[in-house]
Amino acid sequence: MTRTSASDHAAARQVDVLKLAAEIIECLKYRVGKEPSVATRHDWLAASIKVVRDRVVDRWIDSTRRAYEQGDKRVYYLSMEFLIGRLMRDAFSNLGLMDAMREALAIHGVDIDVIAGLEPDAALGNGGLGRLAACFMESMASVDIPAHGYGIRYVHGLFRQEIHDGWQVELPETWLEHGNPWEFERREGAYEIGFGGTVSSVTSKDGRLERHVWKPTERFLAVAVDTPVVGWRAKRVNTLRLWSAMPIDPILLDAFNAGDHIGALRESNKAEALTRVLYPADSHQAGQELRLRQEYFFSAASVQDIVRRHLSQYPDLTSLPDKAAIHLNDTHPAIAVAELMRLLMDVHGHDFDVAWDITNRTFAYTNHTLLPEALESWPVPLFERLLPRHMQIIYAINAEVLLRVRSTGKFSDEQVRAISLIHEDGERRVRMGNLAFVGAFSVNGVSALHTELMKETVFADLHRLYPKRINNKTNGITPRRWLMQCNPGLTNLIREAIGDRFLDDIDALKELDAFADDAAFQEQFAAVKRANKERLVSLIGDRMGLRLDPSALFDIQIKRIHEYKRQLLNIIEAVALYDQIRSHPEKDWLPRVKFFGGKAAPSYHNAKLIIKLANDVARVINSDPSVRGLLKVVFVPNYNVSTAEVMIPAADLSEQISTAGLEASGTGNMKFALNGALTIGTLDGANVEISECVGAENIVIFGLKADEVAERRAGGYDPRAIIEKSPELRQALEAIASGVFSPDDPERYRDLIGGLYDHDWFMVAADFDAYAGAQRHVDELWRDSPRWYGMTIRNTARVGWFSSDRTIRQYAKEIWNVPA
Ligand code: 4GP
Repeated sequence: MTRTSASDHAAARQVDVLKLAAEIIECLKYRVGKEPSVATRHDWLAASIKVVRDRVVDRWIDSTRRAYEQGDKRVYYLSMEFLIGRLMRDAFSNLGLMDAMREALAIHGVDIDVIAGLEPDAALGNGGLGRLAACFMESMASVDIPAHGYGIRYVHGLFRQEIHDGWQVELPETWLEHGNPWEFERREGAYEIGFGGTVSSVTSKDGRLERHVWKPTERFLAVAVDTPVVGWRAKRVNTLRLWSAMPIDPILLDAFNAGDHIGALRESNKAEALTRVLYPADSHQAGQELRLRQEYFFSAASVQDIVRRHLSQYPDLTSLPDKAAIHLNDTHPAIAVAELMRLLMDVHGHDFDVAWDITNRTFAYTNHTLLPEALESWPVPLFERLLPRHMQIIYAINAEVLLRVRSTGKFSDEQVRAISLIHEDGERRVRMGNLAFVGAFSVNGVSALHTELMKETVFADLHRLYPKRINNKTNGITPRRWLMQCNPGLTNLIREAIGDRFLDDIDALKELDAFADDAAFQEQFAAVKRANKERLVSLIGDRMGLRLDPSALFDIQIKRIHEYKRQLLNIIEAVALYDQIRSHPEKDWLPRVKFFGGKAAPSYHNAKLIIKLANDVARVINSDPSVRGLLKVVFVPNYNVSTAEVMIPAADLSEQISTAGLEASGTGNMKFALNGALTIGTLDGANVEISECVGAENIVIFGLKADEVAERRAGGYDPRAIIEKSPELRQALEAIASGVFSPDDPERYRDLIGGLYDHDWFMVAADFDAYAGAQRHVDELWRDSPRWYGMTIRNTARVGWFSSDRTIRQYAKEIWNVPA
């Protein structure tokens, strides 16, 4: 840039800053109703968001208009969960307004970081599946795909976790407490959603069945609440449409007038209950009637909305598959398949074959877990009672599928039973995975390994019937949120080294490889890491009153607490290390802080016990003077997206240690690697592909592989024998089981540890020695600083492929058939 244009640029920006500063005051006054002198920090936040939101709206309207004018095919992403976190930085930085807003607010003496910290963390999701949906929304806007996300506007997102005496306590989360400046409620766009009732058939004069009429007994309104999703450089703004339930009659006046004031609000309360809370189960079936109601409520509203939009542009629904791709994020919205069939047949008069053809060419489905306990199914009587017409339709679909199976002559009775949409052994249940599979033209897994395992395990028989349907789309993460926003220090360092191209084309990160062994660059890279660690240290200090040493190795495992993710393996290793440090004080031990963070499903006993164990172990180790601060264990309460944004850039070591074959993909693994942490992990999920990208020499892999886990299980796995042979493991387990960490209740961990001796389903014992060995290898690597930073820089340089832009482009090309 020449000097004149640089100063022109600066002048233009100055005008922009002053204009923004004036707009903020105006907004504060006329839209928030406050004068600067009395405005609270929340008022400043609301005003800042609204000022930027106005700029978003212009582009939003423009994006919508473009899609209508060009007749673009649209993508509809149906998901029970969107784990968005905070939106302000996304919008500001994707619009290129971050610096200008910072300066504009500074003019008024307001620190943007302080108000950014007040924005509630929208936790409308549990874990990986919901966070993936949020990354996908941002990427779809960034790669310019006309897309709508559809979900539920839960009043209470994932519970707030407090740790009381080491135990998880769940408290309601209230993200809407101060209102939500991002959203637009569309009262005019409401749909009626029914439950229960009866189905009758209308016949013509000659006695032919004409159509079915469903008369539900309960009816609610689904009201749309829209949030704009801004893509990188604001190329496009898409819509996240979340449904809120409202009563059709807000108050039953007859009842009220008769003095029944509570009964008069019955309908209102029932509606409110429908979208009030997010089910806090992750990779776990929620199972209750309310959950099925939620699933149908949002799926039906979304399908009606899609159909309405289509019919506003095209004469009928036969062209729907050319103009709409409806994506099912897991089986939670699978009922949408039956709902579209119902609308096509009962409302729009198509016969079954035409309706099935349209439906089948419109839906695609992603599976996110192979855990059998997470595969949704509903008791037939419940289904029949709530959704009688859909039950009929599912039987009709099933008849069609089973006819096809039998006509091949290639399937045994047992295989036919596995394909059936109805589980018949014992209690009859509707299998939502099978419904999603047969209703979709594409079924994808989320990493190469997971996709192969899907073919071999849960969907083996369906895969034989539809051999082309299963495909892989390895997950990704948005580099805007997970590098540029959460790690500005590293982003700037990379810009200085290789220029700005990677901001738009993440593949350009590869150029950083050339700097991996450059001593000066390593020093700068280490300095950025150090600053990020200091930021985490101060967060822990504020939140927990704990003082940590930023020069220690920061070893982090953050994710939902689940036995298959094996936080327990990590904790046991901490105990073993603690033993070693005490027995060999003369050795040159490496200072290390082991961080844990994550929530357990409230009904998941062992997961909650694992949290307590982490805290018990932390208490003992952290206060033992003989450890001399060489090992610290920290359980960070209330882990959420915003906490992840501080922890991930501060990590030296990323723990990705699930039992091989059980973590479908993982996305935390990608975030850590991108931010320059070394991975210690099993060959599971996307770790396999991360290892291929960064090179086996830049990752620490240990433990059984997926096929070995399966073989061991088949061959009669004997954990007790393994434990007996490993003195380190045995001692650690005995210490935990005998109450060393729980003197107040020595029996507390007896069953948890006993389970490892007896069955150890997740193969903690089998992998322990390999894991402990891998940790000592990490110690060696850490001591060799040039080697360590060479490895971590190569991680950052080589994981650009895991951008969700890449994932979304693959979905666009290989599934949705839309340009991107
Ligand atoms: C998660 C998987 O456990 C995780 O491996 C994957 O990365 C993520 O989905 C996104 O695909 N599954 C869930 C769930 O969150 O509830 O099943």
